[in-house]
Amino acid sequence: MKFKAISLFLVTLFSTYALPAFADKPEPWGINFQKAASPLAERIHNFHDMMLWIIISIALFVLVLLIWVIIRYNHKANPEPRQFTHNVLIEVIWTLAPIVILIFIAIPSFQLLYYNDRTETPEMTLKIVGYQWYWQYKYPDHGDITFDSYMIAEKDITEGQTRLLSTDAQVVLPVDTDIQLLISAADVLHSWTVPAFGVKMDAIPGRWNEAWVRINEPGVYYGQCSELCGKDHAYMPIEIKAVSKEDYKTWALANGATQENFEKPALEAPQEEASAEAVEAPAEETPAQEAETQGTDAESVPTEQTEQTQTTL
Ligand SMILES: [Cu+2]
Repeated sequence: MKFKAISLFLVTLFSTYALPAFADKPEPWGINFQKAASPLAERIHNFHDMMLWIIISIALFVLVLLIWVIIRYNHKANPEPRQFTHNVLIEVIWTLAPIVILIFIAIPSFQLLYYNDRTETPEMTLKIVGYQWYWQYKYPDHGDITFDSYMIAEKDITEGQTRLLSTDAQVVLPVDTDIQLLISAADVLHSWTVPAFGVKMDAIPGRWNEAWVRINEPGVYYGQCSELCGKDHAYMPIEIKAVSKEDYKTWALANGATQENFEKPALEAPQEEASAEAVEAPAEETPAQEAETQGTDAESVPTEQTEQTQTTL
């Protein structure tokens, strides 16, 4: 058992992604990340891998230096130490080297931060509001489909459902679509987190926070509230069912969207040949942008639970 644990650790350490992912959802004794299901999660994993090698290299370098000093310069091996206290060359090196390493890390880090920030070309919007203790979802572009999503209690779990993660209403989303996520809360702080998407965004009452996702493949993805929000914090999971665009349209039409919703894109993607100025000043502001410019946008954040729409899958 111990050997197994150690070998598993070493395998993870030295071939982080050479092996197939251990889990697409949390599993007992699972280690490592869930399989990346979005371009953002892929980039986060790549950045993590890069950082891991830098950290290992630094740790090994310091370890070697320590061992060298302990062996070569202990009292027995070196009874008469030299008395100098300064060395210009070595001081310049140990000042510059960390700076170079930090710059080397900062560049991809900032690239990732800005990539993570928002999508320039949202094709649809999903509004997410955290409540004690469930999530409410709204599809403003597609007939304002609105529903609450509660965890299925352990006693009601049926075959194929996952304890603590399955919900009574899955969030159906299309694959290969830039989805703008607008996240808020109506009572206390929550955090909408889906590891496979690389999305973890605080849900703050009185404010719309923005995130985005583009799901690579159909499947069911899970997440959980990641901000301590009260006694049932652990019991407000997120369950997303990613389907093809056609299946999504069928689902949306069956739940209140109209054909018209799908003919007119919610937001025009900026034209490639448009001038830089035009791209910089979009004609239309998303609610998140408005929230950003106004600081808070308390009025547009729902404070009451809205009507529950039936979802059939
Ligand atoms: Cu919560």
